[in-house]
Amino acid sequence: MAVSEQVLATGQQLDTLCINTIRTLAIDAVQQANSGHPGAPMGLAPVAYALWEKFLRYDPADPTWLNRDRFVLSNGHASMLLYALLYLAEVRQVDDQGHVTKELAVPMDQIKHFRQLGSRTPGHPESHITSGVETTTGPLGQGVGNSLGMAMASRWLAATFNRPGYEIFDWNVYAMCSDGDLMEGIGGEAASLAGHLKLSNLCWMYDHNSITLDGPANWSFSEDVATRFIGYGWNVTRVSDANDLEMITRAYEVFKKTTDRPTLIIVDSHIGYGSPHKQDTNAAHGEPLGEDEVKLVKKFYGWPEDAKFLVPDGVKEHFQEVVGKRGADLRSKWSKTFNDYSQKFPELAEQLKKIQHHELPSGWDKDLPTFPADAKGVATRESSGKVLNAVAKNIPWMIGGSADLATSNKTTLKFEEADGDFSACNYNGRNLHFGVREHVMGAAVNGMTISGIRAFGATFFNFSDYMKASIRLAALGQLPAIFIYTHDSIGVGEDGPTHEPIEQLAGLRAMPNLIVLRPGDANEVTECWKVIAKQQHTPVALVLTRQNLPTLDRTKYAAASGVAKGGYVLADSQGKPDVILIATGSEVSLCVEAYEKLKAEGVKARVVSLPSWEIFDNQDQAYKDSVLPPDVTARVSVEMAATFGWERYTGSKGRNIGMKRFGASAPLKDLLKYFGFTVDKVVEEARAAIATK
Ligand SMILES: Cc1ncc(C[n+]2csc(CCOP(=O)(O)OP(=O)(O)O)c2C)c(N)n1
Ligand SMILES: [Mg+2]
Repeated sequence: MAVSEQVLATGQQLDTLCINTIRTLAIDAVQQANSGHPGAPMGLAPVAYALWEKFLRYDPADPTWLNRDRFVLSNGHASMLLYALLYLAEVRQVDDQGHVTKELAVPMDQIKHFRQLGSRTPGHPESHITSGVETTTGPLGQGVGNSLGMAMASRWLAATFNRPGYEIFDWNVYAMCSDGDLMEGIGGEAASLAGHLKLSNLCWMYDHNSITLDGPANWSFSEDVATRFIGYGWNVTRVSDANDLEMITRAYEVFKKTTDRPTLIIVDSHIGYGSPHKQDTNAAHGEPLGEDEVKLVKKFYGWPEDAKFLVPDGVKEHFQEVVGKRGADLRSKWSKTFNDYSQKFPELAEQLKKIQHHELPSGWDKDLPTFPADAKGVATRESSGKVLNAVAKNIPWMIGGSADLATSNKTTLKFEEADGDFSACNYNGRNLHFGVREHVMGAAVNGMTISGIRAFGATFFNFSDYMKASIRLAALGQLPAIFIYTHDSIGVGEDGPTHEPIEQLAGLRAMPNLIVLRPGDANEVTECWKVIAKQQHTPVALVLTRQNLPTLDRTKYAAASGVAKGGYVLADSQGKPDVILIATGSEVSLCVEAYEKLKAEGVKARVVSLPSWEIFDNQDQAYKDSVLPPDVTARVSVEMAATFGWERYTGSKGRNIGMKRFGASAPLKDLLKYFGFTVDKVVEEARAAIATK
């Protein structure tokens, strides 16, 4: 008797067979890895199955299909639930160039290598590793935050690209989430903004299993979630038993019928469903069941107790017949429509191709401003606002906004084609208002970016801390997200130390795959935006001043195009320099002044502007040595921030002018004097460096 017959002989319906396959795959993979969370997939399998089986518009043969529904697993610890679905649906792997291959994203071999080095089944889902994983999740709350950005992207793309008779975009976003996702502040921020924006294409399935890692959820979580979400303006529906497929189906139907609000489906479930010991207990559930319990659970499911990684005949076939066929039909219908659309609107179709591959439109860098030399100068936030407007005009799918500081961050897109504000009444607008919600702004920017849009989010640099977890996931997930930060130092002045960043530069520079850019004047700002626009796999933090900076005379000093190499010699002397002054941002012009003074005294100084450590570090050794010759050891760094890390460039004999404490509240000119950011101080340190070299 074939195993499927054996299992079916126990009276299981095909649905149950599929659901128990998902469950047992999760159990076996976690057991084999000897680590991971089997409980959540066991409890949630029917909820995910009902979605994939009946509703999800997804073609496993092309996980890059533009109009696919997005399935987000915000409770990333339940990763085996997602991997089992990708395996059963036979989702294809996409290569680095974005081409769909014949290879499966998650073949059985990958399930068996769950959590192993180099596998496509890491402990938590990572979108750049596994096709079909829409976004990287694990830090609770980030996935639901991404889902907000994705739902915004779907609405914006529809409003911008659909034409009468050509509904190119109407995809929905389904996010599975857990108690942790809704306890996290970011989850509340996301829900609040989604309700405000009336994103009826957004559905969250909340795994209300009354348990978290430490014990019963009610040790720390007792609010009425339904009432809270109704307050946010959501449609709330409830399924009192996660195994009731009919009720789950009805809940999804309610979502599909709702046209004016996002939907929350609260599903009462049992973690580790079928486990005699773990469900409804305080026992830790982030661990394998253990061989004995695995057998008991399999018995409960009517499963052969000793079978491992069993996929009964008919299960994969069923996924093909429903998910696969529905997806293929929908995509082929869509492709026909899209072909006609491409004939009728070739320009729009071309844009969509570029969007999909994170490519730039031709002419993206035309009409970018250059700034004449000006001693009084302009704040880099101000020049950035001008350059951003020029760049965004050339890249029609660049959209973004601020966490309630747009007038300070200078991030408003003012040209006519920007179509004003993105709102529930105008999903076409390119100016986003995130409200005072920095954290979810970061996650939403990521969600939009992963949907192809060049999204940006802005706030004061100091508050980058509030969105750090999202910046980190942009970097890990290789998303070219754009984070704009103004008010970048004690240059903030009177607002004082609560608003004056100190360690933020060092912190962000320590993050892998993030480019930090701190331009030294308006023309460096233009060059920075060129760097930003070209990114395809790397997020950027652009760090800008509130206060005016001189616009350097580029006929006298080197061209700002040196920014492309991360750092460059801005001002130099004949022959080998006696001392090198290295700075970023507002301290570059300070060093130029010190350089002029030293020069007048006959000291051969060099000024290096170093707007991006990461880009500079990636240059070849010859270039780096040409900028910072190893035999010139008298070096001074100047940056109004923690000096942490500057030794890398100044060496053991160098000197670092920076901040060794929090700032203070005072007019800027007083702070500069007090903390030693003066020409005299730089000159003095330069002399000292020369004396001790
Ligand atoms: C931001 C964040 N904090 C902590 C964790 C560690 N962690 C993983 S699962 C979990 C809680 C599990 O409770 P719940 O969210 O209800 O999920 P369930 O166990 O019910 O699946 C925690 C604290 C995490 N993944 N992310
Ligand atoms: Mg829970």
